[in-house]
Amino acid sequence: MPEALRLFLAIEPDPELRRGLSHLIGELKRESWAAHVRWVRSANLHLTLRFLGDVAAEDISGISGGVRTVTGGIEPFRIGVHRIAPFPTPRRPHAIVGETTPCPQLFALASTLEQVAVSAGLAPERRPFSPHFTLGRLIKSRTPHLNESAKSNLGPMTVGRIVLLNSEQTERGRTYTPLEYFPLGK
Ligand code: 3AM
Repeated sequence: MPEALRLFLAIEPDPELRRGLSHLIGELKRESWAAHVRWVRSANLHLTLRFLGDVAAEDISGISGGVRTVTGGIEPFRIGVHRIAPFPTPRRPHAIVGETTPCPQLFALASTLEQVAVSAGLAPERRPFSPHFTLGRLIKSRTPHLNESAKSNLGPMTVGRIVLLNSEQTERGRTYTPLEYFPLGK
């Protein structure tokens, strides 16, 4: 079987937003239910734009070429985090996330990347795009006290580039290694 990498396209938080999200995680860790959550390490914080799944090594350059072609024509834009919420639904949460403020440019970017992925031969994404930074994942599927959302006000940051990340399970836990950055705009 040819070598395949588990890839996804994402936005990395800028240093200030990363600090803000990490600080928030520190506060959430004090909650009574915090032990039921596997918290995301600061270095791993990201917003997934398009999960690509297992991609054969020889297919990566085709995908990254497609991404490069579109990102030059997309202007940088700003995003912030406005709400901490159970995800995907309060009744059946499997994660706690920082949701981004409504942002048409973000949805347009995700939609363009979806077209790139499908043009490269990947299966269409069936889940709706719900932009967020995952802060922690529930260890048990039904955790009480996690059903409320809380207002938050982090950022905004300027999204000036996106990144292709390689997701690997290592002895230190999951690591995300940048394979290529794609600047937005000319
Ligand atoms: O950015 P978050 O943590 O929300 O849940 C996975 C993670 O999302 C998601 O891709 C991100 C990087 O691993 N993911 C994993 N499998 C997926 C799939 N089959 C998926 N997203 C869509 N389809």
